[in-house]
Amino acid sequence: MKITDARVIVTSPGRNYVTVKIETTDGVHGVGDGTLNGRELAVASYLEDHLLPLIVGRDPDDIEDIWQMLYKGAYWRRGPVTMAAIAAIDVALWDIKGKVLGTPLWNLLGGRSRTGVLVYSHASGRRLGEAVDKVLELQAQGYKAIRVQCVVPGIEEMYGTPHADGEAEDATLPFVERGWDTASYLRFVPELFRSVRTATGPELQLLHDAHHRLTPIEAAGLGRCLEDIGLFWLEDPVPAEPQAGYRIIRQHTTTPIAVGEVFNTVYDCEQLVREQLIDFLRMSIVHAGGVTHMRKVAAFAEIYQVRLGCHGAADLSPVTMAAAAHFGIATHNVAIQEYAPHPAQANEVFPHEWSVKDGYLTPGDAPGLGVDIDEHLAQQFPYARAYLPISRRTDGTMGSW
Ligand code: EZ4
Ligand code: CO
Repeated sequence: MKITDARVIVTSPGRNYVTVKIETTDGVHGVGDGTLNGRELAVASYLEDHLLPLIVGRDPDDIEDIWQMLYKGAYWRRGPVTMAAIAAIDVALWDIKGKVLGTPLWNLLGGRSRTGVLVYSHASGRRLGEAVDKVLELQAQGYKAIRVQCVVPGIEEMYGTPHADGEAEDATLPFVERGWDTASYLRFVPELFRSVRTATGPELQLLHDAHHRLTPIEAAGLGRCLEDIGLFWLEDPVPAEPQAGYRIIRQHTTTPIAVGEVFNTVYDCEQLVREQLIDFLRMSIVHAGGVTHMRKVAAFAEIYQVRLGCHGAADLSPVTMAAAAHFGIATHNVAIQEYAPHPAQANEVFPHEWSVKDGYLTPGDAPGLGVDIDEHLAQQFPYARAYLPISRRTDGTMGSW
């Protein structure tokens, strides 16, 4: 079997997605996601101009060899653009292998470790009461784990919450700056979670994303304040470039810590995992080199009792959710999967077998990934440039988003 054609499809059915489609001499094709929110065309060019010409003519069976060739052959290793591009090809090759062998991806990864992957959904509000109501609504729909974000009084527009006009937070054009005030946030979050916990009772798993906004000692204090809530995790309390910074948080609180949605190779989490400074790793198949690299990340983390809770915002396409469903079913130390529903048009452009029911994600029984791209429909949604925002603190200095 040989790869006969490989192309990139950039489409915007409600938001931008970058997809690779690989065709073979057997007539079987595979799809992979390479979406990097706000930097989509960099990945598209990396694929079109540099990687896809290298794989045409190769045997798609040899996934590991192709992965090594793409990773080492660049000379310039790692980075989000490179690793998303490699992931798109890698996932498409796993899809092809499953289809050729007539078996779902989970079966190629060692079979089932569980019957369904626990997911967490997002509840958010502009007021505390609205956030609590949203949590109760999702709990009634069967979700067993819910991430809660709420606008902090005094900060008008902020990460993970609806805007004043009701629209969900997202990448936009033009590029925007949002306000940020750490002191108000730190005062408000414990109050928010006390109200949520009182309303939900003890069993619901609650999560929160600090989105890289705090310093280690601020995060340590917040984690300590939230201990009686029993959070499932506090996510991205501080930016993780200095991995040793997590030691400070760890020394002060038993609130579980999750990090890693922006990581792209195992080297980004090596110290965090080896020193057991975190509890959950958020790396995703699309941003960390595909199934091939994420299998190694998971095996490494398992040795240190670090579990996976992969990133799954709506900017990770339904193709990545399919891969995450198979990976989550097969991989023993996957604890939970983030799930944010995609725009309705995206579900039409990417017809898929995976589904979320009663708070669990299952991949379906189709061979390979069980997801495809409707190329004709995709053409009706041209790429639309959009940027994630950035935050600016009350004193005027630039903050992290
Ligand atoms: O901000 O996917 O936990 N989820 C997140 C996401 C990220 C976006 C960035 O594109 O932090 O909402
Ligand atoms: Co996050």
